[in-house]
Amino acid sequence: MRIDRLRLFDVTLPLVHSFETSSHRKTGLNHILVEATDADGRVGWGEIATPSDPYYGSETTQTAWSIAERYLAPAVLGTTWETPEDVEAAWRRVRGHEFAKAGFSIACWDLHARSTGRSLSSDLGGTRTAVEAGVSLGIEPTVDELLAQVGRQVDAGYGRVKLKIAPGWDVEPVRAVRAAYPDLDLHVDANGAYQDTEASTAVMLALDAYRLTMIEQPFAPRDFVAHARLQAAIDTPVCLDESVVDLGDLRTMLALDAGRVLNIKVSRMGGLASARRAHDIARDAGVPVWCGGMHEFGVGRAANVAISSLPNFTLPSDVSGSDKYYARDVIVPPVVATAGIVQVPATAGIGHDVDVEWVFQNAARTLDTSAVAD
Ligand code: OSB
Ligand code: MG
Repeated sequence: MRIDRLRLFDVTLPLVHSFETSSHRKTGLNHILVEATDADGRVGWGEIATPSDPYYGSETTQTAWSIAERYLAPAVLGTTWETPEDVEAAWRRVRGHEFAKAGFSIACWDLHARSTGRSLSSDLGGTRTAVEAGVSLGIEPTVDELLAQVGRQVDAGYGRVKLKIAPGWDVEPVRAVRAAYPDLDLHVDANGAYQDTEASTAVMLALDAYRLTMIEQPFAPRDFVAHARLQAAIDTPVCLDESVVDLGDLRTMLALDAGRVLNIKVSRMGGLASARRAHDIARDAGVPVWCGGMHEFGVGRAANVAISSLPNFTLPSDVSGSDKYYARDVIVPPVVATAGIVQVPATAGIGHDVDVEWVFQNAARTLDTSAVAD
């Protein structure tokens, strides 16, 4: 297999409801779509779902575009490969830039699955025909507005809700939501907003009383020791997200008992092959995983659905329906969650068509690059 043409699209879509985390607030999202065309004219799609600003990780849309144009596209174009793992090796010497790599990885996997006529899920070794979806709710101006949001999502059928927390917005919103929904599968995500201090430990000990499924990434990404100390002090499982960008990080997490649940993001791990390896290592260690999201447009969202069909994705994933985020998605049909469940497509590749017209209409810039014929 050989990719002879790549197109990049710098696309912005407005969000249906603005989203606030411990670090920033967003009303629209800017991702890069990757279209890969092989020598036979078959097409695969990927998505670089990096946030536009360097607050979740160090990448931005701008750095991803630059790395994609200067390093990843030239590494892929004209390279002959059999499996998507082979093509991921083509950019291995590029350090970091996992989100940018993930966009190319998804495009190559989609192309590979389409060329074999299989679904991306079955190409990855997925076993589920449907996956449980959860929603992630941002920080709201008031507890009442948060309760209204939770109510809307529970009414829409979602059985798992995750709340963003930050210092000053933690125990009180959790207490209120738990009081209103005693049986809800509830967890919190701090995106590393807490310092490793006694005051933070007191907050975590207070949260430990609310039967949360997990406390996700309370401390800074590189601080495995702080997470291990906290895990030793509370019953609620600590979940790592930003901390784990490669398999070495995962081994550190396991060796230190720095968390008992893993959030696997295809983007954060640099693509589907390493996400699958992380799944296998966690399974062998007895650590359950779930698939986190980055408010992906449909292409990345469909890849998240596919990876979530692997057997050790035993906790609900952040793969809510497209309509929670976007009035009109870039794929047809959109991802749909019914009663909190998303069906895993059985059709070839990611199982959705890309609405190229809509992509062009929302693209601020495009890059069209081809292999030099030999
Ligand atoms: O930590 O999971 C996170 C969005 C942007 C940055 C970080 C995170 C998130 C989400 C999105 O929670 C969840 C989703 O895509 O549904
Ligand atoms: Mg997170």
